[in-house]
Formats: sequence, C-alpha cells, structure tokens
Amino acid sequence: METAIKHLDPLFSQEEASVACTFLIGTVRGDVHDIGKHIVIMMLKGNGWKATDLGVDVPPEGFCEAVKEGSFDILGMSALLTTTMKSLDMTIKALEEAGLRDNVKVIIGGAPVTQDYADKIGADAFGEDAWDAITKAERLLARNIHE
Ligand code: B12
Repeated sequence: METAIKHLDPLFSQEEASVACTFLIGTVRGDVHDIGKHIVIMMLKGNGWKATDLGVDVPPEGFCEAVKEGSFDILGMSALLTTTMKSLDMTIKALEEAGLRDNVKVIIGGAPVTQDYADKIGADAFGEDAWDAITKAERLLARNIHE
C-alpha cells in the first residue's frame, strides 16, 4: 500500500484547485493506522486541495500547534481503534482550551467513528470514506464562505 501511494501521489497532485482550500490531517494520539488517511489525502489532492499530513500518533498539542502556526480551513483527524477515539474528543477540547476551535472546521473519520460520535464530541462533520471526506469538507467550506 505504501509503495502504491508513493507511485500514485505525484499523479494526484497535478490538478488545479477548484476551491482554494487547505486541509490539515493526522492520525490521533496512540494510533498508527494511516492507510485510510493516505487514501483521503490522495483523493483531496486529486480534487485540487492542499493537504498537510501531520503523520500518526499526533498528540492534541501537536494538532493545536499546527493549527496555530498554519492557516488551514479544515482539520481532519483519523482514528482506527475504539481506544483512540477518545483522542479525537481530547483534541477538540484542547483546541477549545487554546482558543483555536474557531480557526478550523473539524472533520473526523476512521472505521469505528460514527456521525453520532462526531455530534457527541462537537466535530463539524464525519466522513465515512475518502469521497465522503471531500464532499463534507466542501460543504463545510461553502457554509463557511456564506456565514
Ligand atoms: C492494517 C491494520 C493495521 C496495521 C496498520 C498499518 C498502517 N500503516 O496503517 C498495523 C499492523 C500496524 C496495525 C496495528 C494494530 N492494530 Co490494526 N488493523 C489494520 C486493519 C487490518 C486494516 C485497517 C485499514 O487500513 N483499513 C483500510 C482503510 C482504507 O480503511 P480505513 O482506515 O477505515 O479508512 C477509510 C475510512 O475510515 C475513512 N477515513 C479514515 N481516516 C479518515 C480521516 C478523515 C478526516 C475522514 C473524513 C475519513 C477517514 O476513509 C478511508 C478511505 O475510505 C484493521 C482491520 C480491518 N479489516 O479494518 C485492523 C484493526 C483496525 N486493528 C486493530 C488492532 C486491535 C490493532 C492493534 C492494537 C493490534 C495489536 N495488538 O498490536 C495495533 C494498534 C497499533 C496502534 N497503536 O495504532 C483492530 C481494532 C479493534 C478496535 N475495535 O479498536 C482492527 C479493527 C482489527 C480487528 N478486527 O481486531 N493494524
């Protein structure tokens, strides 16, 4: 999978952006699963988005620092373990405590994650798969522009 991603990535990065959108993404603390996250990134790039990957096992403070230092429209977080879903919640709380929550729209995903969980922890959206991630992110961005 990793070899395939290395080959495919340059091809997905050639499209021009239909919307100028920046997407920060990472796998949450305690979790090293990143295959699905890489698929999301490839799909984003293929649709003209700028995606910045923070990697795996990213602590809440790592997400906060990146949101503070950069200029991102959307923060995407991936969790593949039921035990690391709480890191999604903790990261959103950390963003709130740091006064950064309004800087980004938050979209979460990963096999155990659900819309109910996204609602419960105050995420802006849940993406079931890579295409859903893009659809929901574009919807959030459109809403942001019209707010
Ligand atoms: C590959 C894999 C691993 C690899 C990961 C390699 C890597 N580089 O990612 C390795 C071997 C390292 C691994 C380790 C472990 N794993 Co594992 N792993 C898997 C496996 C087989 C596949 C996961 C996967 O890649 N799926 C394919 C991708 C494409 O799907 P996806 O990740 O869901 O992504 C899609 C969507 O969810 C969504 N999405 C994903 N991220 C995001 C982010 C955003 C923002 C959005 C919008 C959408 C989105 O879009 C993606 C594309 O459509 C699953 C079992 C399974 N069949 O799912 C177990 C599984 C996830 N692992 C499991 C476990 C238990 C572990 C370990 C704890 C095992 C152990 N005892 O060591 C460790 C934990 C390590 C850690 N700390 O993270 C369990 C989790 C159980 C649970 N309920 O929590 C599973 C379900 C296996 C099982 N049936 O028991 N694992």
